[in-house]
Amino acid sequence: MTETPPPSKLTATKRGWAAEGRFLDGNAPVDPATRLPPGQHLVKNWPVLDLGQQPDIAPDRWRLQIGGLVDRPGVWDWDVFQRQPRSRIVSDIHCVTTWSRYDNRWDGVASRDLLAFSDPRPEARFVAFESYDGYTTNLPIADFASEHALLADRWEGEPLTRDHGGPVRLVVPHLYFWKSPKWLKRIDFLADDRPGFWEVNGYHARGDPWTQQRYTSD
Ligand SMILES: Nc1nc2c(c(=O)[nH]1)N[C@H]1C(S)=C(S)[C@@H](COP(=O)(O)O)O[C@H]1N2
Ligand SMILES: [Mo]
Repeated sequence: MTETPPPSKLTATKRGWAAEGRFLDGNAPVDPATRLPPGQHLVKNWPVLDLGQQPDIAPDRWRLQIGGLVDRPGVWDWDVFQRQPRSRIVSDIHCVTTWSRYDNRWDGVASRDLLAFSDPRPEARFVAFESYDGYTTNLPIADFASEHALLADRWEGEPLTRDHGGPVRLVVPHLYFWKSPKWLKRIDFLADDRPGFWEVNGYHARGDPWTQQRYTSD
């Protein structure tokens, strides 16, 4: 495992994001009147949605590849993942199929800590994700850098179950849930956007629930 990058480079990177008005995120203090995005309804259960293949990846066989425009590309196994700084985040889920679920308690590794470790180069503006079921999706790097985004391995204190993307999924709570890949396998930092599975099948490039960025035409 490599060391934490020197603070100077990280600080410069973060300053760059701030200068571009990054770190947008929709999870500012919760106002009950606006907490539920337009066109959504609340559910108490947690629906399972995916392409129908639910890969069975035991933690000791799980690997996360990190590549593209980063100073520290590499492969994290379960031990490396568990040695990263841990974060706990409570957030709401908003699925483009109109269900929302409040107050999900996630544990895992904050995207910001992965960014600090991997040290993306200034020209990295997008992130592309690949999962063990073949699913792909993409984000602007500022959305990945949201302070509420994390690579989750636990939900409500228990290991994330296989049907919900265990051992590790991404959670980006301020965007529709298709932007939160389950069974995460690979993260690539890119200069140019690379639309994923739903993005090439008519879903919006960004997917902000509060402005109902559901489909490409929205
Ligand atoms: N690997 C993978 N991740 C995925 C999907 C998928 O098919 N495969 N579906 C996405 C969609 S459309 C949704 S709504 C959420 C559903 O997550 P859940 O089954 O835990 O509710 O996962 C997202 N992440
Ligand atoms: Mo979805």
